[in-house]
Amino acid sequence: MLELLSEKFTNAFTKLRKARKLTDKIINDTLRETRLALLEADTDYQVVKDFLKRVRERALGQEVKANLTPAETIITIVYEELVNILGSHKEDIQKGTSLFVGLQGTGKTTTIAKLANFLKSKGSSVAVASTDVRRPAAMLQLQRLAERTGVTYYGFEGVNDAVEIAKKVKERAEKEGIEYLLIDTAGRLHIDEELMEELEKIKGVIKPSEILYVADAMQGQEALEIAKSFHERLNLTGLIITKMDSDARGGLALSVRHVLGIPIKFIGVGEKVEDIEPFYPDRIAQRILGLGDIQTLIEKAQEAIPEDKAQELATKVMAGDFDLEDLRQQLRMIMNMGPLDKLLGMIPGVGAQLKNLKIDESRFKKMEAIINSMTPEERKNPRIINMSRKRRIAKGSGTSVSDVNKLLKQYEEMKKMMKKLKKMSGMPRLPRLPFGF
Ligand SMILES: Nc1nc2c(ncn2[C@@H]2O[C@H](COP(=O)(O)OP(=O)(O)OP(=O)(O)O)[C@@H](O)[C@H]2O)c(=O)[nH]1
Ligand SMILES: [Mg+2]
Repeated sequence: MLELLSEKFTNAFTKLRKARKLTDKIINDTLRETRLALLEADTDYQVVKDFLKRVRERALGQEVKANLTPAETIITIVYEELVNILGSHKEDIQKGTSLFVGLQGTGKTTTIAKLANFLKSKGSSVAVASTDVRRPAAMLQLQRLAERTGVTYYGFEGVNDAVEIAKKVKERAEKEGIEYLLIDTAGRLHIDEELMEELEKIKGVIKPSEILYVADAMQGQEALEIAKSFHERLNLTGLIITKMDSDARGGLALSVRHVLGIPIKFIGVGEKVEDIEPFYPDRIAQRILGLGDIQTLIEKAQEAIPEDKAQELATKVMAGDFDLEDLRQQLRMIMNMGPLDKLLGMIPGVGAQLKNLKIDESRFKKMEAIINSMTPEERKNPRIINMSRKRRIAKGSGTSVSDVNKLLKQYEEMKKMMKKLKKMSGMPRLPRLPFGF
């Protein structure tokens, strides 16, 4: 997700990272690169302009704090302004009825199923319903998805009027004390008057607490224009951006808040029902800047591994005594957590390089096999692994000495990276930094 943007930002900061002093020239060069990165990502022109203006004002007047490098100073400002543009904080879905609107194929139905599953897993009562009367298959799609996740589906066979259905499901949800009622609507290829009128009528009848526009990240600026039209007619309360797992350029996510003044509430990150995440502006900004998204990673890990193990590992990382036994445990957890490319994108520094990296899960298995062939002593203290031990380990794991060397080198690099991150989390004014938990 957002790899391209992240890569562009990383490049934009290359020169800056080498700078010893924060001169106007360095600031201007960096801002020019940043501008290109944002525009190439298909970010709204006005948003880019305003963003750069604020960063420039703050950067030019900025004294470099004693404990910060010029790069850290600028990146902190860029980070804070990015968070700002993205909406500054997470916004929840209001209880009550949510109406999902958007053009055809943007992911409304899938998103409703995902969100219902998400809310249900947090302990809320949820029901879903569809008003897509023109396409029986669309209703069936939602019903199937709901059944698969054990979410209540309200069907009204024989009722052929969208407004009538909306009214009936709302009454039923109220009677049954449902906390979240999610209502699907028909998508159209283009905005047309008939669709808008129908949506307005539904809105009038059910008085939803949320009207959520579902936008496809791949549509870029076009989605922004369409969202604008929907907003003018319906007064949207929020956005959900789907297909953020694609190679979409990210401009939509960066522009919406500023242009429409409404928050992004969730993002879709895959086709499966679990593939939805609340939209955290700070975490997204971290991903964009290549700082990774350790919070989300940790939450995923917590779902896959017991709390005490995660805690134990975190403590070790903080204390700087992360050994090969810990690495082995991490590898196992990671393999339990789901598709690796998604997870790796959340690790600091990895995101931007991901595009050129073909994720080969068998490599992780190989790494685990190598660690498995070590003695507990070797895992604890890798420095004792000499040539003859390496040969033994290679033989035991069916790999080569060069594979063992590679693993040891990776381990050393991870350790170094962790040390760096620890140092960075001492940085003032840069909240929620990786490993700052
Ligand atoms: N990769 C990916 N695919 C998604 C995501 N969300 C939805 N899709 C896919 O997009 C396609 C369209 O999704 P639907 O939920 O049927 O879209 P819709 O808006 O309900 O479409 P209509 O009812 O025809 O208007 C499906 O193939 C989904 O699997 C996402 O976050 N990531
Ligand atoms: Mg649909």
